[in-house]
Amino acid sequence: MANLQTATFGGGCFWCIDAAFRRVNGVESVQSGYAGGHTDNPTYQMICRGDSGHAEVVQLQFDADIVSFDTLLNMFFTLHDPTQLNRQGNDIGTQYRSVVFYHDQQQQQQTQDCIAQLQSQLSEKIVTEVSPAPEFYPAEHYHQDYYTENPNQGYCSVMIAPKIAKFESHFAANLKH
Ligand code: MHO
Repeated sequence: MANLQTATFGGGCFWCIDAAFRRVNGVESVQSGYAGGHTDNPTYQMICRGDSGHAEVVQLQFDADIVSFDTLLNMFFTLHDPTQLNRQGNDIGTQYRSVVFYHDQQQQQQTQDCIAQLQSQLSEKIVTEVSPAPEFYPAEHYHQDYYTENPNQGYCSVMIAPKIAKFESHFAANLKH
């Protein structure tokens, strides 16, 4: 019996973390979407205007008997820079903020512990938002698994491909075969 749990992370453009988490053994599904803002049923166009307050996030279903939430956190903090406020590289705006939307008290505690541990190794301040999971709005169909579907798109080949290569070598033991 699978021990299915949900996790929701935002760390820059969702195409990248969507692509990374799809590769992880024990991650049963990945959906790119929007959460944490104040408008219902946001569209990509709306969140890019910046006033909806939503972040680009991925929501995962994972089998906690195969991959732990701690491991996912570790991956998440390797995939983006949690010291950058509302930006990742050239992607700027609240939609790109670093955020963990926790689904229970245990996830909240584990996230806070993980941040404290990471902070002790960094001189820059970690600005990751840690909030209870709000309503999740799936993104448009074309945003799902975007990297696999559009490998030659400029942003995918220039920005995402090197990150995925690094991710795959760092977490080789955790990948699907
Ligand atoms: N700078 C990228 C980000 C895309 S992402 C879904 C682009 O505009 O293509 O935010």
